[in-house]
Amino acid sequence: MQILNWQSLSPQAQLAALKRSPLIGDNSLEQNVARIIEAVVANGDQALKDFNREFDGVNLETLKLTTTQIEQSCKLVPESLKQAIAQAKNNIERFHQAQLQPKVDIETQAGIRCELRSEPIERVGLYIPGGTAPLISTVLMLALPAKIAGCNKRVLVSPPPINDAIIYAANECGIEEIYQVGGAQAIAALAFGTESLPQVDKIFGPGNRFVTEAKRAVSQDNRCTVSIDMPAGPSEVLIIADGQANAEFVAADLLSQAEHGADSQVMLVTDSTELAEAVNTALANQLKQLSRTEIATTALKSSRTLIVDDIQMAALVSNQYGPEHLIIQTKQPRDVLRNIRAAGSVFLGAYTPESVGDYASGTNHVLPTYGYSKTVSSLSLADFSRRFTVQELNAKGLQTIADSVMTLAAAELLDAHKNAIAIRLASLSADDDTN
Ligand code: HSO
Ligand code: ZN
Repeated sequence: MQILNWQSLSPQAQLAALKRSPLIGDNSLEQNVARIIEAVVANGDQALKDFNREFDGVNLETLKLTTTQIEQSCKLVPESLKQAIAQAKNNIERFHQAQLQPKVDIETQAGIRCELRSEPIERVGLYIPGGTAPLISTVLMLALPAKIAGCNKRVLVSPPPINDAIIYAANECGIEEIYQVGGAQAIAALAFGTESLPQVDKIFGPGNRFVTEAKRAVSQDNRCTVSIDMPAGPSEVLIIADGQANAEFVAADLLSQAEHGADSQVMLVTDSTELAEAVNTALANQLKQLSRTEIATTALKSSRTLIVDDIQMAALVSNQYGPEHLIIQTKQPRDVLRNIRAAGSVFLGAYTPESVGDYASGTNHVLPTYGYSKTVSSLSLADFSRRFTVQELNAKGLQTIADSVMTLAAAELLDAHKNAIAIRLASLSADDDTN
């Protein structure tokens, strides 16, 4: 990886050093996706089957997997993988179950009761990408919180042919509806519904640039009211490491993220030039032993090591970058954590590689990328429900705030608002007079 000395860079060069590669989106992507969406809106299932043939080379009569098909797939999953899924599932369930919030129910003043409640989102669509790596773990990260939150209808879509372990994981997580359709067409089907696919209220899950563009487009389409989980860009990791960090560990973590895609970005920020060089040597050695060498090599080309004066400076650089994953391999990682302001998920110490969070520790791996960690939260139980407020005032409560509300209404020149209070005050004083 290219090694740069942070402090010797001009402010512009520093900005450039933290830049992500531009998202590959253009008018033709937008137009192609729009065309796919319109075809699904117009022709429903038929369009989905045509796209399955065109994009995935698969000819399907029915899109929904039958119970028999699901059972057959489940039988084909090796026992060791089933056990791994069970451990991951257990931890993810525990962590997300613990996120259930008690409802807020307080009196802001005597006689003025305010509540904050939450209700599960009724119908959710979970997108699992196909492609070179079958993301079994993503099924757990989406389906378990959806179930714990209490979402009634949980629909999973994935491009055909769907990997057996994905089907097994979905079944283990209580998903009853699995549809063999992927890409922008699957997103359109979830947003608008077709003869066989139900319309949903919110769509979750990662995907390629077609899927990402389709999610953006349907979430802004006023013919439906579908929401999406978060904006998505390529996966990324930033590692803060000091001179005592194990260079082999650091290199392994950088590569675990780099192997996701040629557009993945990995960054190392360190106060030790020796470590930076040792990591480069380790990268070269480990790369040779990987299966996705080409993908990782390309990703490393747009990745950088930044040398800073001290580790506190590393935290500032990381905050400026706002990484999806932040790994801190320093002597006292929690001291560094104290200064961290923006990251999707943080991994502390030598024995916490990103892989554990990707699969099985319990945290969610659907995280904000592309600098969005400054404003967007990592996926959690709250994303599968919506909050709403309830209030109730008694006569005394109303009298307590009547003057303030009427004064504010008058200042906003909104007479009817003021009157809604005044009319009640008058009725209350009439009651008083009669008593
Ligand atoms: N690192 C990915 C998640 C993942 N890794 C799934 C392996 N499987 C994005 O957070
Ligand atoms: Zn990963």
